[in-house]
Amino acid sequence: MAEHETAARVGIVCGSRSDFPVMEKAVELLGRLDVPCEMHAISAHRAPDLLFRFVGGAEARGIRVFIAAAGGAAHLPGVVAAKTILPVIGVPIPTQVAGGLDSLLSIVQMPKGIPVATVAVGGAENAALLAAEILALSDPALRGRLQAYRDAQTRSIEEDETNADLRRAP
Ligand code: RP5
Repeated sequence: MAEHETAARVGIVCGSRSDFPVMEKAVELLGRLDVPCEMHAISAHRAPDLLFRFVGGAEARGIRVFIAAAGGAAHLPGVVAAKTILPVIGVPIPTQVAGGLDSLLSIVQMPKGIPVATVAVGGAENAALLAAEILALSDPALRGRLQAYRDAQTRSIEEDETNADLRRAP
């Protein structure tokens, strides 16, 4: 298989390896949707030059969407967004101090001109789905896989009678 066919299309970057347990849910979901991705730990504060090199070279390697996850003083998604015009999805990581509200506000309150699409605290799966939806705009096969995922999700709720057994409803 040619290299371009397996190159990562979603670049996941975390502020620390301690964020990996949350973000592995995004890796898993992207895998289920057959979307190649890569995940790195690159702190915006502790390794800014490495982060700039990663973001600067990503598009040429095939990345089309970034997911950036960080906790606390969570500047990573905004710094990634400052260095690219590819879409950036921010994931606030839950924290001990404020339950992730600190992370959420750090990521969502971006200045005009540099957007970050922010999902819920710990919202790794929605970040993955949003990244896939962006890619699906120009990938009909992925659009089909996303629709199948959505349909299966709906069916799993409708067919579980412990949720709502309408046969017994008045
Ligand atoms: C943030 O600080 C990271 O994104 C992580 O959520 C948090 C703690 O990092 P470590 O002290 O575990 O490296 O930059």
